[in-house]
Amino acid sequence: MFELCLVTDEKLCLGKSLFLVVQQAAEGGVTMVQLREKEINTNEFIEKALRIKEILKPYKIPLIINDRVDVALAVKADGVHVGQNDMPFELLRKIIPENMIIGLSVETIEQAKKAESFNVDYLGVSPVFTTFTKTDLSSCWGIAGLKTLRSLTKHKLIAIGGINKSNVKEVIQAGADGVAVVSFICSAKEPKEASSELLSIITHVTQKK
Ligand code: TZP
Ligand code: MG
Repeated sequence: MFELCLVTDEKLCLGKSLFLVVQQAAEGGVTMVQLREKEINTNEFIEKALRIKEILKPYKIPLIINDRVDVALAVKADGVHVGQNDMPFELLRKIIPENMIIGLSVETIEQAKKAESFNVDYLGVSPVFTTFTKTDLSSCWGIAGLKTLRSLTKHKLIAIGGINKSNVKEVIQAGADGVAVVSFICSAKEPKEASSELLSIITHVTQKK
């Protein structure tokens, strides 16, 4: 489920509709979709989430909502992803159903250590490499940082930030259970091919681990 997550950003979809990109990414084999919306109102967010949920249903691909716990609950999403400045994990676990997935981004070793006692489903390793997609991030984990993180946490790791087909192999080899990407899929001419290319590299490396 955690191998290849599409994180959405309509602005990066090169004029295509986000729904089309999600549909094509699903055909290409993404194993999770995170709906990440920063600039739309609640009503639009819910409408989008419901439509994407319908698109993903036949593929049994889980839908994760970024940050907005209320939206995740309202649309009965499969999970919610929070960052360090969003709802604190301990509170989040109390208010969402037990079977809902929770992902938590970690940007430092201290945050990862703190998360060790959390019943979190995965940690987002953010960012592994520099990226133009999210600019409010200070430093990158890099491959060395990812390896360190792998050695100190029991949690599943999803790496994010600057991941593409040239570096995904080393990211998985360094210990990530999966990767999350925005631009490599959203801005691809063929999101289906981009997704299946990434997935086949990930599957290949995972089998050798
Ligand atoms: N969180 C950390 S990096 C990032 C997010 C949402 C953006 C990753 O985008 P891209 O285009 O895959 O580098
Ligand atoms: Mg957030």
